Amino acid sequence: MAVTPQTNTTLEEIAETLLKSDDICICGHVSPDGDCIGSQLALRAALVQLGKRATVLLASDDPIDAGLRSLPGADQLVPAKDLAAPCAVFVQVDAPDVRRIGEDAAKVRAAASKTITIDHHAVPERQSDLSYTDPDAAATALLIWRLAAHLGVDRDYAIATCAYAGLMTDTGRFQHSNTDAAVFRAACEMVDAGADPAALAAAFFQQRTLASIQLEARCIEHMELLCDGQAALSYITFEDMASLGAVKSDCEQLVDVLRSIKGVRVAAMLRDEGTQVRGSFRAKDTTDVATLARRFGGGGHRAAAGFTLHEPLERALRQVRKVVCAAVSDEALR
Ligand SMILES: [Mn+2]
Repeated sequence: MAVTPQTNTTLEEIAETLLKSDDICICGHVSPDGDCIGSQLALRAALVQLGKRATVLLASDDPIDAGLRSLPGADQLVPAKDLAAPCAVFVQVDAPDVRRIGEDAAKVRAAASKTITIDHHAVPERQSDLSYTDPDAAATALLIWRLAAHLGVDRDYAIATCAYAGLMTDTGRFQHSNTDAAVFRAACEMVDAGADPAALAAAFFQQRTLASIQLEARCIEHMELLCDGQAALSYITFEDMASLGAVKSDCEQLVDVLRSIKGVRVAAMLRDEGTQVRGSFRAKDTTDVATLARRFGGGGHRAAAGFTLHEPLERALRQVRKVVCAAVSDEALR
């Protein structure tokens, strides 16, 4: 277990604080993924079991994926802008930075009397009153699973199912380098408690939209291999998205397709949103792509990171081409 210097508390202390609180809001990050929503819903289920008023907030009112919508309690998610009354305690999960929760949720947070962060992304500074950040945890959902034990609740089907969804997605279906024994031990406990691996895998990974398949074809068409095939770079244009009627979530798996190519160590995927370009990096070896993403003002994990560039796609591609090859050859020298 590695806790960052920004951590000023323990999961036990967070549990004590929550046990003394009522009226708790639980928020995640914009463009929520399985770990974000899974962590939020697992914590809500635990708090509701304790008879607490717990509200799960969506950073924006954009629709969420079918897999996420299938989780127990997903019908309780409220867009932050629709929240009628403020909450006393604001918990943010899987979101290290206030900028990651969006403007509406940031207002809810500012009005709360206590703020708590539970996360596994390392950040330069502590932003909440109580902050627990463990970058060695494969998923925030793993921390919520432990927190639920400290809360003394029965870790039931709902908590186990939501936590398992977070673990399954943030480990890339138990395949990424963060998949360690602690992950399998926790997954085992969750399955014992009722989480159904096959049903969750089907809900999350067997529901690709036609647009996402068509985008994959465009992605492969646009792909270039760099630095002797050690890096793959591709992009999706604004026009690609519009002509296929695709949405952001249709693009999520594209960077993993690039990474899966034999010999590729780092994959980079850009998506032109018209006014800005969103980028994703993935590493297959020990190359630290979070450092790469930080050069563009982004961040993330060693093996998976993202960034935003406010310039035309052509220029963004040129910049990314440059840093990717430099990073791959730096790594080769080590
Ligand atoms: Mn996460």
